[in-house]
Parts: sequence; structure tokens; C-alpha cells
Amino acid sequence: MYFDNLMPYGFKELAENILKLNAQQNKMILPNLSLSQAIILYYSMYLIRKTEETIGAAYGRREIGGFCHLYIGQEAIAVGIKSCLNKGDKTITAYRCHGHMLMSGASPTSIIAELMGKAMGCSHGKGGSMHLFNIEEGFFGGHGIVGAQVPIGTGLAFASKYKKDNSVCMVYMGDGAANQGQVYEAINMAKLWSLPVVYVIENNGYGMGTSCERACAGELYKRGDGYGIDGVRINGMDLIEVRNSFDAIIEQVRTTSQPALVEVMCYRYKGHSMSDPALYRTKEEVNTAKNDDPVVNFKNMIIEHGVMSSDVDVLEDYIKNIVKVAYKESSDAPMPEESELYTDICPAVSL
Ligand SMILES: Cc1ncc(C[n+]2csc(CCOP(=O)(O)OP(=O)(O)O)c2C)c(N)n1
Ligand SMILES: [Mg+2]
Repeated sequence: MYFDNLMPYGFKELAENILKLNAQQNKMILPNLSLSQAIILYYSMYLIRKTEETIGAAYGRREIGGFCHLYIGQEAIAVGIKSCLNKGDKTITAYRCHGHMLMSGASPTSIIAELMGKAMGCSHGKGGSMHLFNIEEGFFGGHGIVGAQVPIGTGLAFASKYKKDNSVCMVYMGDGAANQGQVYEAINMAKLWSLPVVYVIENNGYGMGTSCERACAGELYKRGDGYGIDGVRINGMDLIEVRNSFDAIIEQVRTTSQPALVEVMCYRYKGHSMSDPALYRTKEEVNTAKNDDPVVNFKNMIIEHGVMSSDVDVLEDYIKNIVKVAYKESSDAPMPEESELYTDICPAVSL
């Protein structure tokens, strides 16, 4: 009825207790998508959007410090791709990781508390926004060094092949990261060793304040050409297009154990991080992109296909409450003990 591997925090309770699931929701609205699946996709995107908005507001009140990069505008990518994965598949990304962490099934509290430096955060308050992990569910972070996750993710794909566990690894990077040298060392090995990895370039148009136009030579989707990897470019603002494209690509990577490369065109609605003077793009450009909001578009689509708008309201209120509770729990939670300064340190450098 839903997906094998997409069960965002809180959805089960909502579906079982609050949304009255009826036969109508089993109807197929697309050849490969039922109405109930569409509802969970919308739930997932809205959960990311609300969590990010709450984090942004808390940062503005200085309840969160340090680096913080929001995923607002790019939700359809993490959600669409996750809906195509199997249990046991792996995901790794850069610092813009809150949405991917939520799609691993992690609770908003484990993220917000982490950003507040609280002991109950997923990295015990020691990692912050850029270092979220849920290894048990296949999410391997959350990495602050631009491009560094690419060789690590390629290694995860090597492990899959070595163990013959039939899993694939999704390695996300930005358009800026796609200019890093280590990316191509990894891609070379992936092709040479036939690794089950999908390189996903989230091209949101900018690396910090520098547009891709100014920084990237050639077309990013062709960056695998020299290694014998055919690339494609898709629209990441359209959840259905993301799902349909990745369904086929992931299936092919899994069956052939050959790497793939996809450039996913998208737009980040907020600044690069929380301290972004936004001098490099016009308000008109941002507003034009907001007029094609993937979350709003998908909501309208499910309503057109027969989900009652009152049910959507229930779902949205339910998510708002989840995030509100997560914020409160995180705010009230204690900081780590002082002795924690001496734990989780590499033995070679511990005092
Ligand atoms: C090796 C390295 N160089 C520079 C930085 C500083 N830096 C942080 S984010 C960023 C831009 C990366 O942009 P992109 O890959 O497009 O990702 P996006 O932020 O758009 O998601 C840079 C240069 C860094 N963290 N690591
Ligand atoms: Mg970018």
C-alpha cells in the first residue's frame, strides 16, 4: 500500500488513527503510484518543509548556532529518491542533510536537539547541523567538507559489491562539489570496479554565492562521459519526474552493478547558510522559483486526484504539531555533561 522503505516519522500513527484510509486511496493515480503512496510522499515533503522552517526560526532567535544549511525548495529530490530505494540501500550527502536524515525515518527531535547541541541529539550534540547520521537505517551523513562524501559513498558501494548484498548507494553532491578533484578519482574507480552507485548532483544553481554558470565548465550531467558513464539531467522540482527517473535508474544500477550519474535541476529558496547576504541573485529570480514550489504543486495534484482538502489540513496540522513538540522537547533537553568533552575522541589523540 505504501513503499518498502519510506516511512517518515509519525506517518504510521497518522494513517492508522487519524486519516481514514478507504478504498479510494488504493486507486492508482499514475501507472506506478497509488493515492495512498501519493499521500505519504506529500507527508514526507511537508515534514521536511516544516522542520526546516522551525529550525530557521530557532536559528534567528539564536537558539541554534554554527553552520546551518536548509533544504527548503529541494524536498522533492530526497523524498522521490527515497521512495525508490530498498531496505539496506545507503545514502550519503553533504552538509545540507536535514531532509535526507528525516527520510531515513529519524525524528525531528533527534535533528533539532542536535542543532541545539543537546545530549539527546543524534550525534549527542557534538556534530551539529552538518553531522547527522542514522547508520542503522542506511543514512551515512552529513559531511561538511565539500565533496568528501563522494569517495566515502563510493567506498560504501564497494562494500555492497564485496558483500554481495544487492544494495545500492546514493551519493549526493552539489553543483559546487561537482568541481572537486576527488569526485573524479572516485567516479573513475566506480566505473573501473563496476560499483552499484548513483551519483546525484543536486544542481541548485549556486555554490554559496557563486552561480554554477560562472563556476562550472560544460554540462554537469556529462561529467561522467569520459569514464563511460552516461548521465541524464532531470527536473528536481517535480516529484513525479524524480520518482519515475530514479525508479528506472536505480533498478538498472542494481541489476547491472554499473555506476550512474544524474544531474537534478533544483533551486534553494533560502540562502546558502543562515548567514547569506543574498547579493548574488535577485528577489525576482527567487520569487519566480517559488511560484513553482514542488510542495505546493504536489499538494494541488493529490487534491485534484480526490484527496479531500480537509484530510490534507488534518495531515498538515498533525505535522505542525509533531515539529512543535520536537522543538519543545529539544529546547527543554539538557546539554551534554562536561565529561562528554573527553568521549568519542579518537584514542590516538585522547588525553
Ligand atoms: C573542501 C571545501 N572547500 C570549501 C568549503 C566551503 N564551502 C562550503 S559549502 C560550499 C559551496 C558548495 O556548493 P554546492 O556543492 O553547490 O552545494 P549547495 O550548498 O548548493 O548545496 C563551499 C565552497 C568547504 N566546506 N569544503
Ligand atoms: Mg549548489
